[in-house]
Amino acid sequence: MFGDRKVTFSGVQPSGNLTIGNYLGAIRNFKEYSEQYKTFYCVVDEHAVTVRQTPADLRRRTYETLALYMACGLDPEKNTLYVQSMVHEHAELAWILNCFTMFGELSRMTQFKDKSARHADNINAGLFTYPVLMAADILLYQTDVVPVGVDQVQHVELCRDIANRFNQIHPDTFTVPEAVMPKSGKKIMSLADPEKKMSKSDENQNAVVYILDDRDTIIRKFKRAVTDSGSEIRQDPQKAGVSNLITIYSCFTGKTAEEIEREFSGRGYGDFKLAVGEATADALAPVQAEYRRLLADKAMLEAQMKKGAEEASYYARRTLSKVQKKLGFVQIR
Ligand code: AQP
Repeated sequence: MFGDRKVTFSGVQPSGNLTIGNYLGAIRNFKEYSEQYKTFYCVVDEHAVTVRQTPADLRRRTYETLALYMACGLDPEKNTLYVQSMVHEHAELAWILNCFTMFGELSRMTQFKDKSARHADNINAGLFTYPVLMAADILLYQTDVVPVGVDQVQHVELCRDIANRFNQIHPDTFTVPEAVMPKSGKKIMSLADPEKKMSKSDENQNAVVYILDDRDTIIRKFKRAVTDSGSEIRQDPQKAGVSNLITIYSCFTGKTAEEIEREFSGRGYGDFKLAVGEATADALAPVQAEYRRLLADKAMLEAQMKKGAEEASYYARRTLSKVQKKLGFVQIR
């Protein structure tokens, strides 16, 4: 808590071009906390290097992700927007929390299993301890609420376990956070394989709709989306592709699944896919225009990174110093 305000923290990795999954599952929901919470939204570049990145791309995407945060309505005067590697306390607290996290716990993390299967040539220790760094990100700010998509909930649960374990030994150190997910859009699926999550690092460009895709590309990708051999537009676990498109259409139009089923009753997949593409492109157009305007002003983005890092460091230092004191590290001022 900050006075009477609760705290929100969340982050996005600049590990690829951001997708409508990142947008609907996370970024779009960040804004609703801006007024009543103390909010920290971070570009988590240290997480991104758990997988090999091209340095120039990582640098460029760090600016882009910050610009996208702002284009999605996050006012830097109301939210602390910053880059993780500019606040060294994240890595320092992560080391300490490593000593309060069990090997068995990390071995059970689904994302570690998925990513180590996908990057079999680079199963590094960072990939394994990724959730510990994420716990440090969250706990440094005494966070109450973490808005995330469903794939990150397991990591927030582990963060809670780490906080509780630490608090049991050293009482009153960390606030124990809670994950919150949007009602709709918490797991947007791949357009090529609707059993799989849509991911920014997917090599199949047609599987993913990026926030910055142009209108024609968005419509083309939806036209190609995998559905099934039937023709009925209805939400059904047996119809994963169609159900995913209904979710996306619902998120961008505000219509319920029942309304959508009625709207497209008796019409074919072709009509429906076109409507999903158009609704997505319409909804993203203002974000894209604002993003382009912000990205052109590199000096402003750099000033913002500096200001955000200074603000975040102030709070991060307080928690880290409390933790160090509780552990018995000598502190000389
Ligand atoms: N498909 C998705 N549906 C809903 N939410 C999603 N998120 C990611 N994909 C979807 C949410 O976006 C936030 C930021 O994610 P991240 O950058 O921390 O990494 P991630 O969860 O690993 O996302 P990606 O896109 O799959 O990245 P890569 O390919 O680099 O691993 C999180 O809140 C996440 O839940």
